[in-house]
Formats: sequence, C-alpha cells, structure tokens
Amino acid sequence: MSDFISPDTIRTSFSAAMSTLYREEVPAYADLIKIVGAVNSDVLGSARQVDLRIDPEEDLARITDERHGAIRVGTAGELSMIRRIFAQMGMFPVGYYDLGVAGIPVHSTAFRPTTRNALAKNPFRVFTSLLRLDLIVDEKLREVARDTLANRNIFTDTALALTEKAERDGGLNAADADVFVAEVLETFRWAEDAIVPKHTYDALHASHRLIADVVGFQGPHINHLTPRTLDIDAAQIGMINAGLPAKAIIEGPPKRRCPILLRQTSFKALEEEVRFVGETSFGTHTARFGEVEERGIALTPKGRALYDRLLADVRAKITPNPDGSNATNYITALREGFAAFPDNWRDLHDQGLAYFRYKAVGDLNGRDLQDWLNSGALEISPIIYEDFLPVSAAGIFQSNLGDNTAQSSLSQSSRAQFVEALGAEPADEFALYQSIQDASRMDAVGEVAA
Ligand code: OOG
Ligand code: NI
Repeated sequence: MSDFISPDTIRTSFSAAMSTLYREEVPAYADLIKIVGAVNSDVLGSARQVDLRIDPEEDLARITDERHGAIRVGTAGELSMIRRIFAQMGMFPVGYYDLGVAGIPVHSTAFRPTTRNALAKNPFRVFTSLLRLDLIVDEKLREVARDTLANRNIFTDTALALTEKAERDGGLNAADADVFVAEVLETFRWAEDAIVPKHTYDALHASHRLIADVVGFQGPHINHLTPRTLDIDAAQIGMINAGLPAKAIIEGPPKRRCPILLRQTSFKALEEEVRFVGETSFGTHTARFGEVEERGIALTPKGRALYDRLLADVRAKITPNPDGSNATNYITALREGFAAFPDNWRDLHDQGLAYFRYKAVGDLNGRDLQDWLNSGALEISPIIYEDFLPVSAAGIFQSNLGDNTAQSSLSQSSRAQFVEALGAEPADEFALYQSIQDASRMDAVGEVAA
C-alpha cells in the first residue's frame, strides 16, 4: 500500500515553495534569479559547457532550479526536530562545520540528499547552524537568551503532528505532503515582530550580531537562498550592473578552467523594519541577503588537503579586506598560489585529487584504465561538490554581519556537543563521493579498483 509521496517529490515542492516565499520577501532575490538564468543560458550551448563536462543526463536538467538555503537555530531541541522534518524530505545531515574558528558563535551541518539519484532529482540543501550560547560572556545575558529560546516554539502543531505521523507510518500521502510543506514553510517565514524588548536586543547584538538574529525573533527565518551559476564572474558583473551591492571578493578558489569545490559571492543584508516587544514604533535589523554560487568538482581528501594548504598560504600573505580595498592584489595572489593545483580533468583524475564518474563509450579491450582513457573508450566527468566550505561560509557570514566584525577565533571546536544536539552523526562527505565514484566505475568497467 504505497500511496506515499516520495521524499524527493516533497523536497522539490518544499524548495519551490521556499523560492516563492523568498522572492516575495526579498525582491532583489528575484533579480538575482534573472541574472543567473541569463548567465547560465549563455554558458549552456557554448564551448565552455563542453569544457565543463557537465553530464547531460544528470546534471544539466537540475542547474536552473538548484539552490541552497541557510537557517540558524537556537537550541538542541530545535535542531533535532529540524533533522526529523528534513528527513521526510530526503535531506540528511552531512558534515560538521565549526564556525567558531572564524569568530562566529555557531556550528553547523548541511541537510541534503545523499544519493546520486536523489541529488539528480533535486539537490536542494539547507545549511543549518546552531547557536553556541556558551559563548555569551555575560552570565545574566546568557540566561535571558536561554529563557527566551526555551519559551519559543518555532514549529506549527500540524508540522509536528505530520512529522510524527510520517515517522510512524513510513511516509506521507499526497494530501498530507501538501499540508506538511505549507506548514513547515511557516517556520522559515520572516516575522517583523521581535520577541524581546529593544534593550535586550541591543545587549544581544553587542555580544554578537548573530546572537540577536537567532534569539530576538520567533523563528529561524530563512536568511538567504542561493542559485547555482555556471559562471560566477559573469554573475558578479551582472549583479553590480543591476545595482545589487555585491561583496568585493568571490570566496573560495580562483577562476579556473576546471572548477573545483565552490565559489560564492553575496550581496549585503537588507535593513528591515522590526517591532520590539513593548514598542509601537519600528526599529531595524539586518538578517537577510542574496548569494550566488558556482559549483565545481568534489575533491578527495588529498585534493582537499592541497586546496586547504594553498589557500592558507595565500591568506598568510594577504588577507582580503572586507571593504575590497586590496581585492586586485588578493585575486592575483590567489591565482598565483593556485598555479600549483592541476587544472585539467585528466591530471585531477590521475593524481587522485578529485572524484569522477565513468562512462564506457567504446570498446574496452585495452589493458587497463589508463589505456581506456587514452583511447577515449572510457570517459570521465566531474562529480559535483554538494557541500560547503567553512572559510567561505565565514566570509559570507562576515560580509553580512557588517564589515568590521573582528576575526578573532573562538574557543575549541565542540563536535561532540553538536552531534548530541542533532541526535545523529552527520554523514562523511568524502565517503558519499567515493561511493558515487565506485558505483559509476563498477557500472562502466565492472570493477572498482584497477
Ligand atoms: C550561513 C552561511 C553559510 C554558505 O553558503 O556558505 C552559507 C548563514 O549565514 O547562516 O550559507
Ligand atoms: Ni549560503
């Protein structure tokens, strides 16, 4: 009796509903979607598309509706409930990101589809951060924050009831799935009414802007949605031409022939009117922003180590100023530093730096994999990186919190605490990419290791 709707379908509806909501709430997002649509259609059908080796069967169809969102929750209970809700949409926690090392009082995971099939259907993911209240130094303020969070309920009763029903029955039928999506959406909607008085908001804000954003409001409003572009440099120019206040520097690796990991840029948070408890007039809060990303190939642990080392070397020489004043020098240093990272697909493959999908297109009667690749009987295409970059994420956080936020490093990583709050162990991203690569190699040549 399988009248259950597939989690992939529920995720697709949810992602579309979030997009509609965000377009209504943040009109500049609608402009961004137009810019990205135009850039992507320029790339598709051009020589660059061939260069990128985008797998036409799996990766082409999803590009235009691909996006991620980000939310910030305040308590362990909120985080574990979010996990249960997203599980019904086929999104599971992958990876652990400690933003404390960048001076931001949160740690995070990404809820996303994990199988090749689910990703191909709809890759929507949500970067989810948990506030670390222990990092509020003032004891009294910490208590106020704790109480405020303990007293709020960020989920509708129906969303909770349907999640329990889905867990009990093993899925949701069509009617329930529609209601579920609509009810879950409510959790992420912006509400201008703060849940604290202005003096509390100000104190929280002085402690860290992000703490005011999480504690001060009814729920974890979606703070950005991010479309995927195939040419982020063109998108950046498009944003500036359209008058969107784009960030000075594109985060991540430099522009390359073979894109790796993730490059991102954003435009500044909007200043929004909010009403504090006990006030009749409006105050302001900056919460939401726009972001765009270009995704490249997923790197192996060896490739990632090389990436991290090269980026650290560049940043030891020059740290980009948030105001963009040394942007040109930084971009030059980045390009020079990354000259040491191979920039053609075959070298990335042969040196074990990145993950690939295999496809047999001719007679596999040479001796081994290298022969098949050399003869063109076997083709490789990049497995796209589906995750995030902590340093990149920190840059995005910083730029939207105000340019002068100190970059001081916070106390020790606390992965164990995060896992306990989440109520599950996040999946290891490398293992997921490896298994996608292994499966495709098994399909193509009937063996995993040469
Ligand atoms: C999340 C920032 C991280 C990204 O794309 O790296 C992120 C946030 O501001 O809550 O979304
Ligand atoms: Ni983002």
